[in-house]
Amino acid sequence: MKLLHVFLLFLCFHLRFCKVTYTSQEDLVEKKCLAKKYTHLSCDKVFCQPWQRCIEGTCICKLPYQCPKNGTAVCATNRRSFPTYCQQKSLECLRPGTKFLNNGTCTAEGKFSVSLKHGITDSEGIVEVKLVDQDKTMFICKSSWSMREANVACLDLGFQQGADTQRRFKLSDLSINSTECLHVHCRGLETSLAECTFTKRRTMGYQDLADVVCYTQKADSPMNDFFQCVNGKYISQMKACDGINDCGDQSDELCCKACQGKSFHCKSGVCIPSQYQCNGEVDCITGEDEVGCEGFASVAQEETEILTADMDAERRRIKSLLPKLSCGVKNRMHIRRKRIVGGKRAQLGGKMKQISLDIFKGLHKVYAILEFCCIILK
Ligand SMILES: [Ca+2]
Ligand SMILES: [Ca+2]
Repeated sequence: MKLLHVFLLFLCFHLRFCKVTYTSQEDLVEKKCLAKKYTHLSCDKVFCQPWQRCIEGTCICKLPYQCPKNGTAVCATNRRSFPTYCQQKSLECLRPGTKFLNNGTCTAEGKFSVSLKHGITDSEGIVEVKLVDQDKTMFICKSSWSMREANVACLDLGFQQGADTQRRFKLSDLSINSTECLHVHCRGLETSLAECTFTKRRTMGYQDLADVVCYTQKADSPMNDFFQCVNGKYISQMKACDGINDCGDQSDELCCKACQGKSFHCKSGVCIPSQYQCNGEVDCITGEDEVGCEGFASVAQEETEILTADMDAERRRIKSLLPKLSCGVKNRMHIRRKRIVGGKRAQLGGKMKQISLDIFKGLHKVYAILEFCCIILK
């Protein structure tokens, strides 16, 4: 009997322990907040893009003329030239389809493409790109590849939910003799890989190449311990509140009581990557990621050869040109309203007649006073 008690006690302890380790992961996420379905377009949580504006908690597209006028010309995939990046993005936001192609003027032969090679299906493979100014296609170095870039590449290829966080691409026996590859850096919310910055770094010898498996509905097999993104994608619960936008719509980083891994917790309940802390741009809507940054050393940049324009720097520049504060002002739509201050609500019917009579009597009294004054003055 005693042995049974000991066994039951051990079982209870084990179950409790298991529950604690399980809920500690879930405890990072605030359930009530999740019901509000916040995404990267929820301006109660995050800043809108410079080509959007915040109206009643949602980022909506600006009209191109509402963009700052300063900037350099950009070319879109339909070969149409725009005076600024902001104008191109605002039109893309209003009418999705045409995307950013290159910074500068449009050329007849300019073409950007991204494709997946050596995969069994169209949704997986090694990532190959053809840059606008380059003649040949090139692979991307694995060392520069993260979930941010993977989501953008998949979105560019038409997979709306971005990259799969669970499945890995397995290259068969095929060996690729490539001693050269491109480094790429995205912010994660671009709609085309062409908007990301490509650099060629001094490399020695063979490098592993970047691969991706894009998320498809077929891959939709929820795990035991999953987090469902607002866009419908399933990711591991372990990937919520780690500062990395695994969902693609940022919904795994917007309802966090605390953050894990290399991330910074904003008071608004948002987890941002730790490299966004003290980077000179306010990322938390409450601003604390740029507070107390004295003596915060910036990471030295490696020697690089930049092959495409830094459109993220251009985005930051446009953001800096926008009005900083608009407290208490909902939007720029001016609606004229006439108001009557004070008085009593008028009654219908016979009361109106009485009011008119009262006004007449009042005027009559004023006239009598004026006449009396005139007699005295004479
Ligand atoms: Ca995440
Ligand atoms: Ca920052």
